[in-house]
Order: sequence, then structure tokens, then C-alpha cells
Amino acid sequence: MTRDELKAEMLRHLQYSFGKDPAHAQVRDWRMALSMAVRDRIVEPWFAATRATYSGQHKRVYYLSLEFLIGRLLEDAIVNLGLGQAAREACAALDLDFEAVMTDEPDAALGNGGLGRLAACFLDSLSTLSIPAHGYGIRYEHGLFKQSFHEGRQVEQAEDWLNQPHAWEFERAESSYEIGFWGEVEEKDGRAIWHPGDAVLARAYDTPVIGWQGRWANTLRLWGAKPTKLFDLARFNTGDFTAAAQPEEAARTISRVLYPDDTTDAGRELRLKQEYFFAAASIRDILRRYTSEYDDIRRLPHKVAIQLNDTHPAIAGPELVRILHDEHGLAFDEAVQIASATLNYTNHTLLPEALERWSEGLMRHLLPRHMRLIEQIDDWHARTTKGRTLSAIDQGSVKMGELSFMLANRVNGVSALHTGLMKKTVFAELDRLHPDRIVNQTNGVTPRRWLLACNPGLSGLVTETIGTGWEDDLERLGQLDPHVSDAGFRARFAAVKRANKAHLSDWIGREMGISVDPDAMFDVQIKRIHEYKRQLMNVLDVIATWHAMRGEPGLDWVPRVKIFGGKAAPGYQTAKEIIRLINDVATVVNSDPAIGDRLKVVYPPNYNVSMAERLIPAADLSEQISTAGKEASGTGNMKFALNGAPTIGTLDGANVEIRERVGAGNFFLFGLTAEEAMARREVPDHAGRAIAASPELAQAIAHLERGTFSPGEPDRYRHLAQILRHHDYFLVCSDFAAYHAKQRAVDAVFRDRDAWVAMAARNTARSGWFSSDRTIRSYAAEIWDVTPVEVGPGA
Ligand code: 26Q
Repeated sequence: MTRDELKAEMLRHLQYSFGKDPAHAQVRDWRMALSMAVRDRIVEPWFAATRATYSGQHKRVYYLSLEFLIGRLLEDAIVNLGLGQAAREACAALDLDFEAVMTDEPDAALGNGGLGRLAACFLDSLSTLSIPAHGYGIRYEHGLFKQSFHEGRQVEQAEDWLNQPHAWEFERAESSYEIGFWGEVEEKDGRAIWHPGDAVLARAYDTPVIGWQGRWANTLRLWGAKPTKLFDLARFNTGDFTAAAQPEEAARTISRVLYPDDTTDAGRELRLKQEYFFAAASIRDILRRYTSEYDDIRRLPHKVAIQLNDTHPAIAGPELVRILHDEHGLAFDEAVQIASATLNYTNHTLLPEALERWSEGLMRHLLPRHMRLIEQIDDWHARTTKGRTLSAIDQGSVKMGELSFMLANRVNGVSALHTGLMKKTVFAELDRLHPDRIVNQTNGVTPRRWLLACNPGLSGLVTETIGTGWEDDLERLGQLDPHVSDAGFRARFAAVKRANKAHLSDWIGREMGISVDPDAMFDVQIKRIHEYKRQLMNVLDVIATWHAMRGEPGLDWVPRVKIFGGKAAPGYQTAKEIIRLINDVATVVNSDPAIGDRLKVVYPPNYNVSMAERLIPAADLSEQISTAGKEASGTGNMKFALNGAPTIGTLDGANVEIRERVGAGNFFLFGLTAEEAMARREVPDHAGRAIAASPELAQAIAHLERGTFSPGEPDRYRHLAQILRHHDYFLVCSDFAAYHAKQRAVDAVFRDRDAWVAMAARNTARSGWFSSDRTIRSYAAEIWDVTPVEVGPGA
């Protein structure tokens, strides 16, 4: 598509789709016009993919996830369709600021963090690999809350992405299912019939997901909740208008908000309703599609593979058994066998507080038929495995991890270390009973968004050096490796990073009013705020460094900009104290004349996917410092390495595999291993001993206790100090000295510019394996038993 064609299409949409005169159009109107012009190019490959899947009777993959953190979609579509240049030029010809048009789009923040972003990267790779697939989720009216800081404290505001025009979805009023809740189960002639007490409608909204070069498009189908009867006319006519609207309100509540909690027990009943609502609608839709094509329901696993993204959609298992047994009349054991040959489960965390459990009472009340089936599934498992000591029902609650495991063909972890720990800890007994069921699938990230689109400077250099083709064959980045010893290549690599940093410095100046030196080291930690991710250790290192700088202002310090980004779950008090501390430390450090430009702390509010796209290309150092054994994988770690930022990190999650691939000499390792961490927790007063052994740490904690960063309220950080001294489960104190020392090693390498650039470039050259295309190929071969559909040349 040429510039002129695209421009003409934009003008046509502006006029006929939106009824706007170009003379009066705002940025938003132009953004919509461009989006529609681009969207039109997706529809044909989308239809062609559907036709090819039907006519070839290909097996389909269904990815069920309560979160899809997809971010902005316009740039993604432009990049995948190869319309970058045409779009830039068309905007220029219309006298539009291309950047402004692109950044007008709100992020679709239908997720909390890693698990939701992984689902989005997987959709991109499934389309790129032309694997017939659907993502299924909820169309939340309000995505993840907006974060702002008031006097350093996190304040949450409702997010409102649907309030702005949205170009990418197609509402499918004809695809609606009635989803029941509550009620009774009637036994009749040996069969169970569930009579729900209440129901809502699940209505489909489809977003096409275009793959690389527009060869294939899959569908993300999100469910919105609607009332079964719109509105109580009788009540309305009596004048009780509020009561008349009540059924609609009640139903809509189900798809109103994303749970902003990625760890702890959250909003019981509504959360379970959400889970059943979307799982049941998805299962119904999958079976409708299957039965429209095939007669024999027993062959379901030959044509359908369902992936459960953590246990959040786990109730899909009992729902599938219910339909096969109660509605299709299959024997119970056969129904369970078919369901478990179709379903697979990915575990994303071993933290006990994040493993879902539902009270048996609530489950029986809300889903009476399902609760009985869960009991039967539990009995069936005991019967068929002799694993009688093991149960999915325990002390009045249903353990969704165990239930998902029992009903799965394959269960996977998300990094080698995490999968090993699954086998050793939470699922040890189930693994013994089913030794082939647990498999590892190390996470990956899409190189289209996380290199090509977000880092045009570096992707341009890559293409000039090794040619195109790496975008969907990322291992080809390995061909950069020999160029790293070429001083000319290193200089160009350094120039790209410098330009990205200058660009980010401008943004930080504009948005935050903080001036930072683009030649300083940009040291970045961006992720949800959580004790196990140890932002607290990072900020203690800032305090220690600041203290040392004040003591010896004459030393030749390596200038650093410490960048933080991330949200805390609204009910997670300790995480919120850590946020406040980072902001308080920033206030003191950034205005300290003794420090000047040598240390800055920058914490932009409302970290999201778009902000990650801005920060990662400009990073020098990637902070991946979780307590070993606690971060299942991490995916930010992969994005940084790919964009040429070496890691300072522990042997946790996928860090282990990153270090193996980029080479130990290009990774700053420190800290206890997962095994050592477990042993250390048993040592009496391990924190006290670590504090006594590290004057820097003792001094930093003393600053917290003295109120150095909270003048006027010296007690503000007492609680954090208490945790460090007496309840340091995440071993911040035990790892601090090693971390602080390793940061000085980082300084030393950074000082040697050439050595640093070589290390950074090797990170890019050796990160090809972390493409989500590799991950999806591996799921396809080892879990789903599907192969890519052959397609002709694309757009
Ligand atoms: C549980 C119960 C009740 C309500 C909510 C939840 C809940 C919600 C979200 C529990 C966990 C999550 C999200 C977890 C998550 O994002 N895990 C991350 O997954 C990534 C992809 O595999 C990994 O890279 C990260 O290591 C892991 O933390």
C-alpha cells in the first residue's frame, strides 16, 4: 500500500465512517481514520485464515486467560503489515504529527503483569506461525487501575479505556450464551439436571490478531456480560426507575473490572463469578464450533487443544465434564477422559498466597452441579491412581491447582528452574503419580513488539548488519556475534543506545521535570511491586550509594540514573510503603547539591506496556533481583537482554537460562541460589547477622529508622525496617552485601566503555532463543499436537 493510497483511505474513513471534515478533525479523529484504514487490511487475511482452518479441518488451539495485556494495537498492526513507511508519509502529507497520532491510542490494560503480557505475546506468535487459535477472555470495562503519586503515595483511579473510541473490536450480538449461576440440581432417571437460579448473557467481542507480514490472523474473543432481560418495564412504569435498571446493573458488574491483585485472595464471590462466566461461555463456544464441523464428540481431543493460563479458568474443566456427561450423555469416566485429553494447564507461581483455593461452601452455592462433579473427579482420580492421600478438596476448600492438574493432559512450568521446583514442591505427589505430565516451556517475548517496533534504531542496525528475516527467525541474531569484535559495529551499537537514552532523557525532563544526564548509566527495574521482587533491596542500594557519595564527594563516581516503574496491588500495604520510600528517597537524592548529576532516582507513575516500550530500549542495566525460587520466569528480563541491557540478577526463573545463553561473562550474577535461600531461612537471626556483617546495610537501615527520608515523620519507615530486621522472609539483608558489591563491579565495566558496549551487544546477539515464536513452536509440538497451516504469500 502506497502513501497516497493510505492517505486516501484515511480521508475516506474520516468523512464516511466518522462524519468529520478534515478541516475540523482532531488528533483522535485522525488516529481513528488511520486505524480503520489499517484495520481494513487485516480483514482479508483474517477471513482467509478462518476459511483455511475450516476447509483443512485443522486442529485448533484455545488459550483461556483472565488477562490479556495487549497495550496499543495500531503500531503493532502497522508493523506487522509492513505499513510503517506509508503510514509515516501519509501522516506527513496530511500535516499530522505521526508520534502524536500513535500515542493517542489508550493502552488496552486488560491484565496485571507478566501472565497477561505473556498471553498477548503468545497471540502474536500464534498468528505469526499460522496456528489456528482463539484467545478467550473478559472484556473488562475498566482495565488495570491508573496509578498516580500524591506526596509519594500510590493513588488508584479507575481506568476507562472504552470511553475513548476503540477501532479494533467487532461486536457479535449473534454470539451470545446464557450463563447460569446458583439454583438446584435435580436427579432424574439417574441423570443430573442443573436448574440455575439466575443467569446473565455472555456476548462476544472479537479483535483480529494479525501475524508477521499479514499472512495469518487469529481472533481474540472477549466476553461482555449483559442482562438476560434488559430492563424491568413493569417497575419502570410504576416510576421506580432505579429498580427498573437493576438487573442490567447486576449483570454488567461481572465484566466491569479486572482484579488488580496479582497475589492475594481477592473479592471472593464476584471473582468466582467472573471465572465461571468466561470459562463457561468459552467452552460453549468451542463445543458449538466443534459440533458444527464434526459429529463424534468423543474425538474432541483430536481437533481441540485448550490451554488454561494458570488456574483462573480452571472451572472450565468441570464445565466441560458437565456438558459431556449431563448433556451429551457420555459415561462419567469417559467424559473425564475426553476432558483431560483436551485440557492443559500452565502454572505461573508457587507462592502459596497466589495459589487459588475456593471455599467449598461458596462453590456449592454458586455452582452446585460443579461442586458435585469436583467431588466425583477427585474420587475418580483416587480410584484410577491409588493416590488416595491426595485430594483437590482440603479442609473445606477446593484447590484449583490440584484440580487443574488432575484434569490435564499436560501441565507446564514457565522456566526450567520453576518447572523443577513444581516437581519438587507443590506438585511433588501428583508428579510421582503422573511422571510424564509436567513439562517445561520457558517463556518468550514477541520480537515484533519488543525489538522491531519499540527500538527502530537497533532493529535498523540489525537489519543493516545481517539483513532481514530475523523478525520471525530470531535465532538469526546470533549472526551478530562475530560483528561484536568489530569496533565500527560497536560504535554504531553505542550510538543507537545513546540516541535512545537522549530521547528518554527528554521525556523524563518533560514528564517529570527531572534533568538526567544521557551519559549516565540507566539502571532500570520495572515490574509489579512485590516483596519477592525486592525493589526494597534496590532502594537500599541507592541509599547506601548516596551515603557513600556524600562521604567522599571527591571520588570519581560512575553517574547513574535509577529508574523504577510499577504498581502495587491496592490492598498490599508493604508494597505501598516501598513505593512511598522510593519516592521519598528520590526527593532527597535528586535535590542534594552534594550529589548533582551523579545519582538520580526517577519513578514515573502509571507504568504500563507503552511505558515499557519507551524505557527498555534506553536501558543500560536490567534489574532482575528476586529472591531465588520466587520469580517463576520473568519476561521483562528477556526484553532487556534483547535490547542490549545486561542483567544484574539472581539465579531465579529464566535468569538462569538467559545467563547460560548470553554467557556468564555478560551477566552480573549475585546472591543465594534457591536451595541456599531455603537453607538460609532456617538460620536463626539471619537478617541480624547480615546487618552486623555489612556496615553499608546497617547504615542504610539506620537512615530509614532515623527518618532521613521522612523528615517530620521519623516513624514512617519503622515497619519496613522491622521487616528487614525481624521478618526478612525474602532475604533482602542476606543478599544485600553481594548485590552492593556486584553493583561496584557493574560500575567498573561501565567505565570501560568498549567492554560495556561489547557486553551489551552480546546480550542482543544471544537472546534469539527468547522469542515467543520458539515457545509457541514448543507448545505446539509437545502439548497441543498441532502444526502450522501452510499459507501462500501474504500482504
Ligand atoms: C489469584 C487469586 C485470586 C485473584 C487473583 C489471583 C492472581 C491474579 C494474577 C494470581 C496471579 C496473577 C498473576 C501472576 C503473574 O503474572 N505471574 C507471572 O507470570 C509470568 C508469565 O509466566 C512470569 O514470567 C512471572 O515470573 C510470574 O510472576
